[in-house]
Amino acid sequence: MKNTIGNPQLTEHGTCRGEPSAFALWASADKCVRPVNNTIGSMQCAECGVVLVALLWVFIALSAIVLSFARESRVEVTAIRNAQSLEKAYYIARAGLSETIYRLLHQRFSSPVSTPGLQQEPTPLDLGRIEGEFGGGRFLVEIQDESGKVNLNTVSEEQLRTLVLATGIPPRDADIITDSIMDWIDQDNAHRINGAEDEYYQTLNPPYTPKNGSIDATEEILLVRGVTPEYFYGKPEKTDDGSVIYKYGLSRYLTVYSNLNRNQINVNFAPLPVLLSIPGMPPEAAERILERRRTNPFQSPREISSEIPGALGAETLQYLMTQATGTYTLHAAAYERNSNVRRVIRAVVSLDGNQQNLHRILYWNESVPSYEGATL
Ligand SMILES: [Ca+2]
Repeated sequence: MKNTIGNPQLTEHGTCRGEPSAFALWASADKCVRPVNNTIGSMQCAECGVVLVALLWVFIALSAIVLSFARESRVEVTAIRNAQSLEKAYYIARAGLSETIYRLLHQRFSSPVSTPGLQQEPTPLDLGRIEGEFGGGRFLVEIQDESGKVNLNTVSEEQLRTLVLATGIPPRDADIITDSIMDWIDQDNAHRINGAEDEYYQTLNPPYTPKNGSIDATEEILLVRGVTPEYFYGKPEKTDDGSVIYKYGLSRYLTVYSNLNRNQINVNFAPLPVLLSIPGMPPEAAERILERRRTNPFQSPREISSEIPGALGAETLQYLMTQATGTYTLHAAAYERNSNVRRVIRAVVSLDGNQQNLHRILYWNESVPSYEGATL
């Protein structure tokens, strides 16, 4: 409802004239009208609606800000908790390494007395796995004797290629890795068919030059063409029954610490791919060696000939030995309890020290991918 008023008048611009409060009037199509009280009330309610909508938007915006802060806070809290777990796992792994070194030294300097005829259970050292708890977490240390690995600095091209293939790396990548490692070590700058020399490495970002010399640590081959972290460290793989197993990488089979003059392999510690890489080694003979040493380690290469008559030629036997080097790669994996954050340390330790310095750390790597090595 509207009350028409004779005065004021509608101007040619569509506004009302002569009314002290222009706000109280509004222009109809052809005249000025004064809204009655309920019309004014309707206008005020319309304004209220606008205010309510605005408040609603403000409320939504504030809620979004609060939720964003809450999410950021939760992420930060999780990150801090993970960092703390990672730090604790680091020291738990170090504790595992210390205990393993102690046990190795104890075994080295003690004189175990064996009882003939008594069947003895293998010790954790025999199995190469030391497990334990420390500081609210668990550790597992895997012991690998370096004498059971192939020496990168003395291996032949053919044996290295056989080894790389035996680890399950596809033939094309195995050719690239083998040729490139050989090119990395040799003095010249002429690359093999699938290899790489300075010309290739200068195209990388950042560019670098190949070693053209002996390898100082096995991790050095991560710089070599074709050697990816997965090929080197290994990776977890799903089996047909859905369980996850760890598939070892090249680091499990290569060393720079074993016999530098003769490329001999300790048959009591060599994993299957290493045994298969030995020139002239039939696969069935490698399986027999693995089976026999589980219960009765070989005392000399001659025992292998008597165990597997006619299977190994004189040339193959030259690659075999039974002496340990006293040098071990130790993989220490650790968790803090109630945390899935895992820390892995990889160290090479030599026990050839004297009474004042019982062991020496030859290599130490704290940047190992957490999936590497044994699992807890
Ligand atoms: Ca070279």
